[in-house]
Amino acid sequence: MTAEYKVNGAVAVITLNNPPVNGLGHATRSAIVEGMKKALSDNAVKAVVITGAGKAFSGGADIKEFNSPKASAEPSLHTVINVIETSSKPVVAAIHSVAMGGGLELALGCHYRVAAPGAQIALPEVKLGILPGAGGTQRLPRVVGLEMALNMIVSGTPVPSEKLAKTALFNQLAEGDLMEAAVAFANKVADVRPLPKVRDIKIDYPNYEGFLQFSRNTVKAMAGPFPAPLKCVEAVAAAVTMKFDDGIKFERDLFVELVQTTESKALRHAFFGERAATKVPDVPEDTPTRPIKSAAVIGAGTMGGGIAMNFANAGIPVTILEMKQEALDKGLATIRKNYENTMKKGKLTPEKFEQRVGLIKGTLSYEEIGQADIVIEAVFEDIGVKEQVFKKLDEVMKQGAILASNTSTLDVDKIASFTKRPQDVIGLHFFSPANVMKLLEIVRGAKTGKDVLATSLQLSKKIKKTGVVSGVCDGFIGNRMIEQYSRQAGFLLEEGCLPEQVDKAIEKFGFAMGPFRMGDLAGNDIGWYIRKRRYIEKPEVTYSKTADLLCEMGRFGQKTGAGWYDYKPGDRKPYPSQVVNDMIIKHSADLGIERRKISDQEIVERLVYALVNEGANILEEGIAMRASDIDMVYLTGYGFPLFRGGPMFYADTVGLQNVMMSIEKYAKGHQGVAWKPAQLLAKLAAEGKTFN
Ligand code: T1G
Repeated sequence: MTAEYKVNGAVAVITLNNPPVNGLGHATRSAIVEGMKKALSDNAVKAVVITGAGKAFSGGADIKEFNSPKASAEPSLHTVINVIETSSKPVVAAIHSVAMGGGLELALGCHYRVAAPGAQIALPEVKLGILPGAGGTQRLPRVVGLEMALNMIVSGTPVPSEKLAKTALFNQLAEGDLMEAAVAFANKVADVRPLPKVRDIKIDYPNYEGFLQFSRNTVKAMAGPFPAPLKCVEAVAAAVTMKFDDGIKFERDLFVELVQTTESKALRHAFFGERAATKVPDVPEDTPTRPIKSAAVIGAGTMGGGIAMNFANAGIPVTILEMKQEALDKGLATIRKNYENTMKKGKLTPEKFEQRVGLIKGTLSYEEIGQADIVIEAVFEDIGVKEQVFKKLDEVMKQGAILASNTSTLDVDKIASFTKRPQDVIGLHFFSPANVMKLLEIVRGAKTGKDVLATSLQLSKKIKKTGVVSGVCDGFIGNRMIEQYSRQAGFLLEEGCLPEQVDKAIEKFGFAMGPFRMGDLAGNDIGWYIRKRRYIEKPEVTYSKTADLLCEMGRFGQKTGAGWYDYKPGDRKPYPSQVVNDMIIKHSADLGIERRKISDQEIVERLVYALVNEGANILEEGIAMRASDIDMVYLTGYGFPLFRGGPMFYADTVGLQNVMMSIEKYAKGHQGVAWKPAQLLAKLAAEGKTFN
């Protein structure tokens, strides 16, 4: 049953019961209508209370039903709300915990609303690329006012119920037992007529044209590639410019338009993708986890410092270990500076500043970290150094401590073999800056214990990261794919492009930063070091030499004041470099390649399909558990445009047959050997299927 019906004296209580968040799926909507029919036909019932069981009043429409017949099957949410609003008996919403989206719209259709303090009130549809589609844009402005409603709908940000206590949204804020208060309120209003309807409230906002025009301009500037925010403004505008029923129809039309857009499907894909990533088929959700009450980090460099901040931000005391006092002092000073900058921006209160800095300690002695529940090493990316560190950790760490490596490419199984407790070893690959980037690749070794993996997934949520599980391979998921992307970027330079053209093309596609600007930011020497290793380990894998020539010129990027681009002191803006462009053109000549004009479309296809093809290999090998995991890696760690849903989702929208045709074309071109189609991609394309 997805809603229970019980009569309490003269009050019928309908309790939504569709775990986990009382999503208003078809069955739930039907149960509400059934409950209302019972209440209206029972003469002993004078009033109705609607509430939600468990952790939400209602989290809104069931997003899982979208783009399926169930979503609009009668009784639609509109019908349910209409049954409530036209009821001959008063209906009171008893709101607690979460009232979002369609859940709030349901409450707005009620005649009265009683809320518990601390309930999260929101119309977050815009975050899914849509807008409130069951009257929210027409009713909310009538109870909280035009400005508050517009802000809530365009931002999708939840507002605690107590902040709305003085508005007409709530008739009462119940300090004690919510249901007691709601039933008492229902008895009190049982005979009050006429029944108050939100739809009948007039919006009083004299110069609404000016406000709406200002809103349009502001929202247009911030919406980027997403159509929903501006449509939200138009829908709310209808609340003041149209009759109620016309406004409802207008809102409905906009909703239907938006729910079909690729941008909305991409956002919904990311919403579910983030949640799916925490599910590991052979690690049940109730797997016991190890308590993480303290942490240690080995290395106070950029990564170590950033990693430590994540723990302090989550209220977990953390000790950073360095070999030399000077390095330790420098690392702690950098952390303090980071927090000071955040505080100066008003994003951290002085109290929080003191609390977080107070949670981070430094030490030069391994003995002092032995009792930590987890230790993460963030030392130099060299297997020899990792071996020394893990042998030492194996000696000093208490039994049951989790031993994690922040390695970005090295073999976690090999690292585990340096210890006598491989079951306690796991990869926790943070992305720089570690205290900012949401992605955390959780690298599961062959012997990693299931409880260690479950604990790491739980920890990723606690430190507000998007945890994605990866198997062990060179580069895991993200870096293994970016390797192919970078190879294509280099080949494009040999064939006719210059760095600026490649960066501009892929940034126009939506990437935060193109490959050459990224290289200059991260340091071109990092890739140089890895390629030198690869030339020995995998001589069959070819690369453009342009990146090596650049490093031989000492142009490592911003940190050396010059990279693919020139930089002016104190200015991070990249300027095309004549020296570098001459080097590239000369290199093409040395290779006997006649440079040609290359379209932006080819640039984008070769960079993005290189990701897709390698992603298909990763999926086929089981390194990633699902395509949406790969998408989450790229959306949260590599600046892939959110409105395109991630490389695998994007390939699905292009059509895998089209991706295959392009790959087959490029396989006939320069360095075509790099374009060996992944078997899974070829298979799915041939079968007309998709990754997701
Ligand atoms: N539909 C379907 N499943 C949902 C859901 C929803 N609305 N909300 C959450 N879930 C699932 C989620 O996938 C996860 O599933 C589980 O619930 C717990 O979620 C007409 C059309 C409510 C604040 O956008 O913001 O109404 O992984 O881990 O941290 O105008 O979920 O366990 O299988 O996030 O406690 C508008 C989206 C819909 C709210 C709870 N509503 N949800 O957070 O749990 S559109 C939203 C949230 C709409 C109307 C329109 C959060 C939460 P699984 P969780 P949480």
